[in-house]
Amino acid sequence: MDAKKIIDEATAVIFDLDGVLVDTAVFHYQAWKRLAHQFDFDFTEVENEQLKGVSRTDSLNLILKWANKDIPAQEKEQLASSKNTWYLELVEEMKEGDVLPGTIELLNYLKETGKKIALGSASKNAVRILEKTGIRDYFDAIVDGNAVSRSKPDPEVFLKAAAFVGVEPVACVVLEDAQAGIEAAKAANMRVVAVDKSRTLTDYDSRVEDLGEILISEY
Ligand code: B16
Ligand code: MG
Repeated sequence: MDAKKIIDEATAVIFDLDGVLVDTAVFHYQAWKRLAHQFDFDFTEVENEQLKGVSRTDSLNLILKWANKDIPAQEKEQLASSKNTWYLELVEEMKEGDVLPGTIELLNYLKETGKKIALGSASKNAVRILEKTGIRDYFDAIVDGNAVSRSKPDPEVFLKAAAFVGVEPVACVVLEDAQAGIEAAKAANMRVVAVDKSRTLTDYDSRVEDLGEILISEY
């Protein structure tokens, strides 16, 4: 089905952050790679793909599993904290307007057409990123990694976002770039538009290469 039609039919639009609005995946990759290097694990983009939409703690546990490393909980906290420090150094370089193609045009269109706009991200750094890139004020609700106890594919993050903007899940559409996020949206009984250039995702209602493709449609 056409992505613009799905959005026009919805009352609220819930955005994932990393990979949909901003290209921070590359920063996550660089920071995890630096960490993995410390214990001689060759972390590649193939593994990085599997961490998209996955929380920081769950990502670290996966990397330690792939590297066959068994370490105490306290040390894990230190590793996650180092990774986040390196990641934030990269985020600090971001400037206003550092968003993915079509982001501002779509956000303006949603405002003009009276949609509720929410964020549903696994990231605990979401607010900082929205502020750095200058798009925070578009959002009626922000639900991030600090506000949820269960990671995607659990629907908690999207259900909370819908509740905050006062819209029934069936009237919400989620824009996602990760399979875990698509599963979370479906479990929440929402429609989902996949933002997926590589054509690796499944089970969505519509797919676009980037947000810029959505408004071109005249369905
Ligand atoms: P942080 P999203 C996710 O963001 C990223 O895709 C994932 O790679 C990252 O591990 C997760 O946020 C947690 O991020 O370390 O900043 O709390 O795609 O759900 O917006
Ligand atoms: Mg994402």
